[in-house]
This record gives sequence, C-alpha cells and structure tokens, in this order.
Amino acid sequence: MISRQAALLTATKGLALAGCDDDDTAPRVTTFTVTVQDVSTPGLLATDRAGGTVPLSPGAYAVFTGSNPLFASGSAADEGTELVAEDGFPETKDAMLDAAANVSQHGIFESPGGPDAGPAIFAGETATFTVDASPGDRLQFESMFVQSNDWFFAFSDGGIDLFEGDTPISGDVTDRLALYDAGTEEDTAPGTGADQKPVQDPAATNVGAPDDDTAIRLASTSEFAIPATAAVIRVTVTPNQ
Ligand SMILES: [Ca+2]
Ligand SMILES: [Ca+2]
Repeated sequence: MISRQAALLTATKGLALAGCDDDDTAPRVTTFTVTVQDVSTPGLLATDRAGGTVPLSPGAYAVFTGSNPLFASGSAADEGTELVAEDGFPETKDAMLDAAANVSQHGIFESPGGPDAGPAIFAGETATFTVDASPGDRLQFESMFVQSNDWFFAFSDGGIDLFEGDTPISGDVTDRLALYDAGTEEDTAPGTGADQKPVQDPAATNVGAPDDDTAIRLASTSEFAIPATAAVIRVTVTPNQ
C-alpha cells in the first residue's frame, strides 16, 4: 500500500517532469518533404537542344550541422561535385558524404521517370525526397544545370536552416538558391559548344577543357545570358504534420 507521502512525491515529480519536457526528452524530430521541380519552358534558352529547356540532373543532398559538407565556395571542387556539375552523376558525391562527420542523413533525388525513363529531371517534372531533422539541422544539395559545362544549383550561404528556432520552416525556398560554376570545365554559353552534357556521350565523364579558374564561384552573369533561377527550378520544403 502506497503511503500518502510517497503518493505526494510521485505527484510532485510528475508535475516537475511536465514542466521541463525540453530537458528530459530526446530532440524533436520533424520529417520534411522536399520537392525539386524543373519549371523551365521551351525556348527559355536560344538553342535547339532539349527544345531550349534546362533539364536538371539527379541530385545529391545532405542534412547536416555546421559547415556545408558538399562544397566550399572559393575552393576547388572535389571529385563528387565535379561529377555532378559536369556530367549529372550524384552517386560519387553521395558515397563521399558517408565520411562526413557532421552529416546525419544523405541521399540522391531523381526524376520519377519522365521522357527519358531515367533519373534526369526534365521540364515539368518533380523529384521528391524526405528528410528527418531536428532544430539546428541544415539542408544542402547539388543538381546540375544540364545545359552547361560545369554549373550546378545549390543553396547559397552553404545551405538552409530547416528550423527557425524550434519551428520547422515551410514553403518555397527557391529564392535561397544560387547557380554555381564548379571551376572544373571551361564554359561556353548555356546550350552551346561541343562539350556540354546534351551533346556528349551520356555515359562519358570529364569531357571538355579544364576551367581557367578552379574555384567554385557563382556562374558568370556578366559573361553569359543566364535565365533567372526561378525560371528553371522551384524548391519547396514542407514539414509533415
Ligand atoms: Ca566552368
Ligand atoms: Ca563536358
């Protein structure tokens, strides 16, 4: 039989626990659905290739804390980023993320099929993936701007915070994207030249002259006419309820 004093202690402890959930429970995990849509339209680029649309490659993504585990703006690209940016192959980057200590989750996103029955994300297609994250976690990815030599989309500032304080972010995050030049292949204008992916052997890698500038940087809008990011790609992040 429980004593009155023990019952009182139990009740008091219960109240105390109810008042400090944050200290006594594991971090809250939120599952997010991320969509990457190709919103480019025919004739967006002045080229016959892909009807002037801008296909996107399958991408590599990571949930992480601290610094961007996929690339560093201003530094040379690693092999994984080069393969995404020049040839649209994310598998090597995905495998390299296994070794990144600050990555909690990583993977590949791709088209559900589409006109090539393959992983490339063509105009009108949407790739979808889910990630589990806790406050403090960030998201980053790389996906090739296929009508280029070595350009890829990623979030600027190293990634996006998936929470504002403890609140999951929600909605269109396209304005957080930037188009980067990987610094691994010399550029020609979008949709032109002999060394861009649409006119290469689809399975070939590293076709084209090396870049004069080996630093990862923003693609040059002073040198080339480049469509607005929002005319090519739309990314949304939605916490599951
Ligand atoms: Ca380049
Ligand atoms: Ca090339």
